[in-house]
Amino acid sequence: MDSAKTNRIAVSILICLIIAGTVIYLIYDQIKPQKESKVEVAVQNAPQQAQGTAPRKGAQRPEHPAEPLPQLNLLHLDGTPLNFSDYSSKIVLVHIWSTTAPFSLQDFNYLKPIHDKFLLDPRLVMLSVCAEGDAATIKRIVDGTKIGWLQAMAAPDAPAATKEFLATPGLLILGKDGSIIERPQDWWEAFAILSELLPRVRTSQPNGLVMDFEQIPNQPTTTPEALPFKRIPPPSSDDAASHAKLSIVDGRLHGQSGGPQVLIDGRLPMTNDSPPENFFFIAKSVEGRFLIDLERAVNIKQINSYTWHAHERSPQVFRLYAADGTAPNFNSAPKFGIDPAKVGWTLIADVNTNPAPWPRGITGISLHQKDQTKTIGAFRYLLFLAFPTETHDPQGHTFFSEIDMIQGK
Ligand SMILES: [Ca+2]
Repeated sequence: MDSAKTNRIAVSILICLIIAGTVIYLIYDQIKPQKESKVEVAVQNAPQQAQGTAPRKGAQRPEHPAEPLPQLNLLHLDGTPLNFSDYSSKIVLVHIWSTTAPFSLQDFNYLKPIHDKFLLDPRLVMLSVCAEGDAATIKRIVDGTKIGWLQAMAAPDAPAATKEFLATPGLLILGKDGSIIERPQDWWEAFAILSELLPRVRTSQPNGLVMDFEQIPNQPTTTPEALPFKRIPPPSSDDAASHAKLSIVDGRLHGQSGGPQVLIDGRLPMTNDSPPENFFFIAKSVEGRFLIDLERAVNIKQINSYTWHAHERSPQVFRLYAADGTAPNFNSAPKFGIDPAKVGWTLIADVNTNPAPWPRGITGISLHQKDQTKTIGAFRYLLFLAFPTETHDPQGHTFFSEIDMIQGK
């Protein structure tokens, strides 16, 4: 073999090795655990946690002394006196508003998701107080915008201290002793503070359902049905939800979220930080509601939900209602502020997988009856109320990767 030919062969082998190395690197780069990226999809000026570290435990707020609540002369809308002592031992979110301050009226809409989030939490009372004492006007506004929490107004003969207290619309948080412990600047800050003051309490699932949780290490997801889950089933591409109709009932999707179809395509994302292959709501929002319509009543045996994210979008935080649609007052798309249980829906589960193991891997939950020969029930509609997994930055909505409805017999 002449030396020119040998050189050509050597160069060819070298080029092949370089190409093979590049391909292997690119494949590895796609599937490796991306510990260094916090996802976090482009919301400018959003505070970011330190990269690659476990999450912080709550917001850092300046310490300040509690202020005493002045003696107030307030009335319920039926004219009976409102006594703050009735709410001692509770945290009270007070919203002061006025018919002459439009932004304080706007707050009603921003507070609805906070009310929804804490709807089942007896530790919180929400109270809106109108600076004016016109019960008929207040009732008209409250009924018109479907406000579900406590309302009060100034008594007609209220002393100057009450009028002074109500002169500045805004938000206050009262501690269990009735003193003013926080003056949140806006609804998001109020939500973050309340989330810290009222940490999650583990409760059993409604209707005796069992929730299994499992996390497996980061790995290729090209064949989701072969993922090595042991406590829960792997994702399915052929379940009762695979051809369901999906819609957003209220809230806004994040600009980088995939469409709702990613929830039922039978696939998981290709990496642990792949926004378009997940479904998630916009930053700095307290709630998002979405609907799965199976288009027929299905006797559901298991409801399984999967997420894959390196950081704070891994835990699953949502409340789930189901309906067959036959209730006379059934509302198939209840917006923020409407309690689904009052418009034909049944509470199925209150899911919060925090604290999730660290480091994060591919996670899933399975909801089912303890006796797995029994089914959860026959339902056509499933309504998900999604809430942030954390509040120390605004980027906390769960990356929902796949939701399966497994039919029973
Ligand atoms: Ca999917």
